[in-house]
Amino acid sequence: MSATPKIEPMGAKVPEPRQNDPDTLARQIVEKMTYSICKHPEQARKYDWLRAVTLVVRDRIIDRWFASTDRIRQSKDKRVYYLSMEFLIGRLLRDAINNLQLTGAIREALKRYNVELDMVELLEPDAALGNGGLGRLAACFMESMASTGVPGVGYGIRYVHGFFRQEIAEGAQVELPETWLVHGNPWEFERRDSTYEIGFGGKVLTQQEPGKPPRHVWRPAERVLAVAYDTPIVGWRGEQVNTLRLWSAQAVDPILLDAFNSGDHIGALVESNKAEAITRVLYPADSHQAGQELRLRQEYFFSAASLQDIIRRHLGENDSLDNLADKVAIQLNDTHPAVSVAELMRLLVDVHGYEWGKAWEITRATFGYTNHTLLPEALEHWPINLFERLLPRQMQIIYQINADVIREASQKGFDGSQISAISLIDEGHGRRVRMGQLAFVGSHAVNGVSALHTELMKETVFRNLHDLYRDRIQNKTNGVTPRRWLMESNPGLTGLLTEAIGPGFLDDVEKLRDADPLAGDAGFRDRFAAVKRANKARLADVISDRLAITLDPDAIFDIQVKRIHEYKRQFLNIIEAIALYNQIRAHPEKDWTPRVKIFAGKAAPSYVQAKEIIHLANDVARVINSDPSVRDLLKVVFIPNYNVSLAEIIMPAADLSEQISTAGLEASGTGNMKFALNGALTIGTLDGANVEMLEHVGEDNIFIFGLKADEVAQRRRETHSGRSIIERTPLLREAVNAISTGVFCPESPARYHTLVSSLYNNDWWMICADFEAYWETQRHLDELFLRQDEWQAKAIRNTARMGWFSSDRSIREYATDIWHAGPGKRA
Ligand code: NBG
Repeated sequence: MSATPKIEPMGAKVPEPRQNDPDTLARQIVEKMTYSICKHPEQARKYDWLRAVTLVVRDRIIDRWFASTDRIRQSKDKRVYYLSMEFLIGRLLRDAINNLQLTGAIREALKRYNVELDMVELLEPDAALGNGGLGRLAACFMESMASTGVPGVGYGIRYVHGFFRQEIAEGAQVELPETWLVHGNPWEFERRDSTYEIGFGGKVLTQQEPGKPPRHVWRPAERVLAVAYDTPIVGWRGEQVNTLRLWSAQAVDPILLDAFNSGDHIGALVESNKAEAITRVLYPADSHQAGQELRLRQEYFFSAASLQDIIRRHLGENDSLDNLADKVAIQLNDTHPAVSVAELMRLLVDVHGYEWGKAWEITRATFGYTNHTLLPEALEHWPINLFERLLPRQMQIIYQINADVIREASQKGFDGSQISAISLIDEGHGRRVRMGQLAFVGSHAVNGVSALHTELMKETVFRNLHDLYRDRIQNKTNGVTPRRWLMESNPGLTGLLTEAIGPGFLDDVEKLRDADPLAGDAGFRDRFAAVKRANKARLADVISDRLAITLDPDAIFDIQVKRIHEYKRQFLNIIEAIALYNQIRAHPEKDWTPRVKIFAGKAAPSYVQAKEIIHLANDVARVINSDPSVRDLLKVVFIPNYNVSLAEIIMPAADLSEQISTAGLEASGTGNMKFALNGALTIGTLDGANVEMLEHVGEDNIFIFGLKADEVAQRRRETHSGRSIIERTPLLREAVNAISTGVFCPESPARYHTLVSSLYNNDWWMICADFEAYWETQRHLDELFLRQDEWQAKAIRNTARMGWFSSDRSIREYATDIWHAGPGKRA
């Protein structure tokens, strides 16, 4: 047999073989239009241009992707695997073009055909494979890993239907299916050669040979295929391209021919439908666990596929799994992939023959776990009988891990109640497996996502585990990528800053500090304000197009966009709007500062109260906006279908950012960071990352109000009622009365009965308790806005001091303290 000739991939050795001048790009775009899309350029439609540009950009990415993959393989560096059920990526074209620094040249190239790049970019569907903060953080982290040179691979699920589309019909949320893949997805590459079998159900056989520990063999009853789809993630300046690998489920047998031939045409497809259902749709709930079997199947499916892939790659480059933890770091993004701990143990012990203790050592050294919420309803736990039926061997392993942990705790003198708090099995609620405990004990590092959240983790959910493993919990405050959230979404501000302080901040966003002294420069303040005004005018255009509401760009744009949740307190914001509405009408003589209150966000389809809050926002908007007596001094807008692309328009257009969660409940927040980076002032509670934002921007430049986390806990111990506060606070009482007497819904006056009575009887979210402080702070902001010099100076200081909240900083901290990987860390 003759030796296989070595074939060099085009471009692998030459990182920049392609010319990036507009002539070359224009020629290549037409070439793609002709030979890949098979359209004559004169007949090309808008979508054809999108596709042609994407393909031209993609070719450049592929060259760099090969080069990065080669470099990582040859260097034998430790790889980081980020396991996440969600990646809320949004559009990719602008990000890729920006990071490859092709924006000007492509714009120029397209102009030759009378095509606008901005128009083309808007046609791309959002990849909405996530619910909110947790999924968007994963997307920022992927981009930052590529930008800071961490060899990172993301593993997740290729949902056919991402996060639902939201429409508002007569004020209420309606959910519609999302179909991002219908026109194909030019960013993904199907990898049939990376297909794995994933088992479910069945039984465990135990083989006992004399003198040896028993061997367990899992014989699943059901098998499903996991097929890989890879998407390139381009880092800043295109220096590194990492991979996001998403798994799609397929049946082993696409059709049962026996059944089909005997006439059972539906039955013939049952198995393939059941298999494909696993990756069909994203669960649309953040911070709430549904407890359904399909969800557990999703979690195990993508965890098991990712681990097989990681092990196969490792064994391709190493002799054994002994050094797995030296070469591999796996980060569990929340508990969704926590079953990986049991699955890796199974692979090490049952398949690769490791002794239990050694396997446990490798497992713990490999995993890290990030917690993203303290909300009890979000902490995942699975009924034992479901878990056992679906994953019988993993259940046995969890019992054994639990026995080890409990033994360790007893040896250290833990008492019965401490041990039951630590236990991986919750005996109190019909016996359940606690995924948080599993993730915790199976990881060498456990982190929270802001300083406050991390401290609260130690005091609350993981108090006893923290006592048992004192060094395990650490903090890694979240961050956001400045490429998407400043450079791409706010080119006006990026241009102004580049002129004023030079381009250094593009590579190191902490250099934004150099803009700090410009807060004192009247000329700069004017230009900064002009950029903001243009961004507000752009948002006003979008709102006018979509909702036919006209806004004045000189009013305060006061914005709250995020998931709708009681703890995030959109309700408090709406009540304040109503109180303001009442006051404007009662005191027309006063000098009111014109204000626009903007809301956007989705509610989980089964979350009744959250949907009522959306309905209320829309009802209130309808009444206020059509009341001539407010003389346009107040407008309320609810923009439907909040998503990443809409956020890119909203963040740069805010004067005021609402971060008003009940203290102690928002783990971090990341929207808060995007707003402030773009020069919005924050009104917020001392919660999540707001606490650290206060430290960085300084107390004169952020507006903090309300109860602190310990005060909330204290008050909850004392009373749950809001009644006495409502009764003694006229502004609040009138606003609440207006809601309960049907002022905003005369067609159905009792609509908000439950919402309102909860304020009286159980002010769990501290809406009444915090109302007055919130109102006062808002009026103070009204006055400040009239002193534009002062306001703009504060806004500039926000932008200048937010560099620390870059996800590049977060990733460097993870790389140094948890993964021991990344540049300078040769394993
Ligand atoms: C969310 C928190 C946010 C936090 C993001 C990212 C979940 C379960 N948690 O406060 O609510 O910013 O995670 O860490 O979605």
